[in-house]
Amino acid sequence: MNILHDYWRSSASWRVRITLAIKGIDWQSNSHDLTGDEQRDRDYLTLNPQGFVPAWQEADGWTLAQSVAILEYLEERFPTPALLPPSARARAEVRSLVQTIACDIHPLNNLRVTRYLRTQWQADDARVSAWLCHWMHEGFIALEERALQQGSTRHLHGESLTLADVCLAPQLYNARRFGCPLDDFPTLVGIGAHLSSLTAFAETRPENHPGAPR
Ligand SMILES: N[C@@H](CCC(=O)N[C@@H](CS)C(=O)NCC(=O)O)C(=O)O
Repeated sequence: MNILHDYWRSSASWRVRITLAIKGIDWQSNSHDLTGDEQRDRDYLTLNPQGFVPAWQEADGWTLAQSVAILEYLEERFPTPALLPPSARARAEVRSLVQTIACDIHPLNNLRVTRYLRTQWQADDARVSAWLCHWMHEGFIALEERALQQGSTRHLHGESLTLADVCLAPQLYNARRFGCPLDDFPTLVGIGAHLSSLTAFAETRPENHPGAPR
């Protein structure tokens, strides 16, 4: 059985759960409680020395870390339904959107970053929240502009579902989780509402994860 090492509220893990649902791939969760630092347990660090979730592990033990690498791998192994468009330019555009989220927005929200702010720089809740919202706002400005340029209303790129949407929905979830205002981003919010209506996004929501508090 394929195992996804994840945590219910991890947005990087949710990207993978959405993709698995879209492609109809069987998996089971091995949940690592980030609040208890289980991502730093010795056994897990041998699988993913970075101490992050998600990690994807197949039946023979082969393991892959980094959510976007996992998404790309799943796209190659299970090409239908496609989450990258047919033309090289369009694929590059989708990857550009994915990287805006996964490389430029999300890492600054990470637990280890906010912990560092608290412990090394004595940031209180208000400052941590300001930090999180600042970096999400910066990234969303660019994504909103890209979406507007394309006239997107249901998807971040073009007229079909892509890996850019798979990364957008969890990032919007994070923004709401941390109370960051989204008033300046009506297009992204509209796309997010459409994505929330899709089964693969709705069923894999953090609250629906078996490890979520009930
Ligand atoms: N670039 C990595 C980032 C993964 C990541 O940031 N995971 C978070 C949860 S969303 C995590 O494991 N944080 C643990 C920590 O910061 O100690 C990916 O996309 O897989």
